[in-house]
Order: sequence, then structure tokens, then C-alpha cells
Amino acid sequence: MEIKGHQHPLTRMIAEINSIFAEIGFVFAEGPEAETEHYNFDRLNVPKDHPSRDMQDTFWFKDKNVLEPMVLRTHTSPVQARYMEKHEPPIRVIVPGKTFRNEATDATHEAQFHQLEGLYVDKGVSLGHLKGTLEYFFSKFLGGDVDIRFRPGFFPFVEPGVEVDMKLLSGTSKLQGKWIEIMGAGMVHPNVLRDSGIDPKEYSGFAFGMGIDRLAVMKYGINDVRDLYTGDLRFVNQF
Ligand code: 2U9
Repeated sequence: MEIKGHQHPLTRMIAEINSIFAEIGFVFAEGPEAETEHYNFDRLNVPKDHPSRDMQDTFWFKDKNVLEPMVLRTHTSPVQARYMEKHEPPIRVIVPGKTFRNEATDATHEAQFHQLEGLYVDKGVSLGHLKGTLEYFFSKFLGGDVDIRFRPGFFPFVEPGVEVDMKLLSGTSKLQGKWIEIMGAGMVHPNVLRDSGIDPKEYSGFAFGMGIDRLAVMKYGINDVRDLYTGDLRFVNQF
């Protein structure tokens, strides 16, 4: 039988990401897109007066069945916070999912986008494990050797935090040979581990987060991230 139609490029990328990480022991997790302020911000060590909590940056709403203020999740990080409550280390989890930011849209920004986050918690986890994991992932995902470097960065949920750059060492992509800023990452903040019931004296963890839309731009050379969400078949059928 002739098979008509195919998966959307984002769906296909997420399936591929899951299978690459599955090979090194990561499991897929998901959680609610409508979250409480508690799981989206408090449990991630985001200060009460942090600008990301502003109305201008976050979609807030009231749910008559929930006492707390609710948000459309601004990152997939609350999924990992929930996961840590229910699972003992070692924890290796990969969380692709839809996220929301209350901002104007243009070719590189959407109010709704997809993130890929990862978390590894165990005894003796270090930034070296993060570097090796990311090198493995990108070389599989992009199909060539890659180099990864860290620069200092700041995110409330990690300490230390790093900005991650990647360089493709082989292949014909126009990105090849150039350092590209690709994501944020770091060692999970002790407050975040403790608040999820994991003793930071016994365990450490790395976490990373990136926009999946950015990955699509890199892998397929998509120029306008808004094309991923229009459902326009002239776009979708190119994949
Ligand atoms: C837990 C603990 C720590 C996830 C992280 C980043 C750094 C990061 C951004 C990249 C581009 C989001 O899509 S983006 O705007 N993310 O830079 N994310 S560390 O840290 C976590 C997550 C969960 C429990």
C-alpha cells in the first residue's frame, strides 16, 4: 500500500532525539503545559522578584479549581522537578515539550516554542559528564564530529551555570567550522535538589536546556521558526 503523509519535522526530530538519548540510558518524561507558579518558578530557585515572572514575559491565569496562580510553563524544567519527587537517583531524563513566552514574534522568536531539557542526577556527576553527553548527542544528531565549549553563564536553577557553544568539525553544512551558541546548562543548584527531596551532599547533577526550534534551524536550515507552526503544507512537505 502506498503510504501518504508523514510526521511534522518537529515530531520527527523529537522522536530522533529520544532515541539518541535512550542509547545512553535516558528516559523520556512529560508533564503539564499549564503549571502552578510553585513548580514553574519557586521549585527552580527563581527569585520572587525575577523579571521572568513578569506579566510581560509569562502568560498568567487563574484556574478556579486551583488556589495558586497558574502559568503556561515558561520552560520544561517543572517536569524534572516533578520527576525528582517520584524517582530516586540515578536519574537520567530527557524532556522535550511545548513552552510559552509572552513576547512579540519575529523570524527567530515565537510565543509558543519547543524546548529540549535534560537532567542527570547521581553520585559524582560533573561538568565533564555534561560535555561528553552533549558531544555524543550532537555528533549523532548532526551526523559529524563536534566540539563543545563552555563559557560562564547564569541561570537561577544551576550553579555553576554555563553557556554552551558547539562547532561542527566535518561535513558540508554552512555552519561547519564556526562556534555557535547553542544552549544553557550547568550543575543543578543545591536548593533545587533539596526542594525535590534529593540530598545535595550525597548527589550532584547536570541539567541543560535549548530550543528545539533552534535545532531545526541548524539541522534543516529553516529560516523562519514561525514556519514550524503555520501548518502550511508547502513548508511541511519539504521534509
Ligand atoms: C531542573 C534543574 C535545572 C535547565 C537549564 C538552561 C540552563 C537554559 C534556555 C536555553 C534556551 C531555555 O529555550 S531557552 O530559552 N535554558 O539555558 N536550562 S540549565 O536546568 C534545570 C532544569 C530542571 C530541575
